Amino acid sequence: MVAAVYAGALAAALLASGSGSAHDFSLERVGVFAPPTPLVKSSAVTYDRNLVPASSWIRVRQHTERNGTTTVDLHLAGVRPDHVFGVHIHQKACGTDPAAAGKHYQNKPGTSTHHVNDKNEVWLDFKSDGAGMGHASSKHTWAFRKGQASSVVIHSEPGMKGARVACFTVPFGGAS
Ligand SMILES: [Cu+2]
Repeated sequence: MVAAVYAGALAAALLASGSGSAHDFSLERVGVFAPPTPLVKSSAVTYDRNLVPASSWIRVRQHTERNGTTTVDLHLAGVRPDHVFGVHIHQKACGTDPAAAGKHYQNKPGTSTHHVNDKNEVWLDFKSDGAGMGHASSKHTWAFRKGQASSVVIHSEPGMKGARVACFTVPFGGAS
């Protein structure tokens, strides 16, 4: 009896850890920025080499837990020092035209202040340090809809006004 209970508990523990790893989603993408060219398609495109020089570097990590909790981590190196950038996750992949990335990804689509904020969207604004390194992270209780969050767009200033100065295509994963 005792052995059976122990075996049952062990099986449950194995099942929990097994299904946990099966339904988590993790992704890491690293890119080196280059100006857009029609011939060579880069996943990391700079539209403003004053703020995001060619050969500056980006790394994005996403982790989504079984319950949907999603964290996104952003690291950059080689960008303009001591500058405040605005960053959002956008719906479409980057292109030669900065507008190609489309609109912000939103958990609940809408245009009111209830929708356009860092709870319903993913904002990763950061200030670069004196060496041109930057970092930001976000955490939300919801997961992306698969195929609908496709890029990280870097803007010249925080908030909604800044020009699009660089873009990194990242195929963010959906909920399991
Ligand atoms: Cu944006």
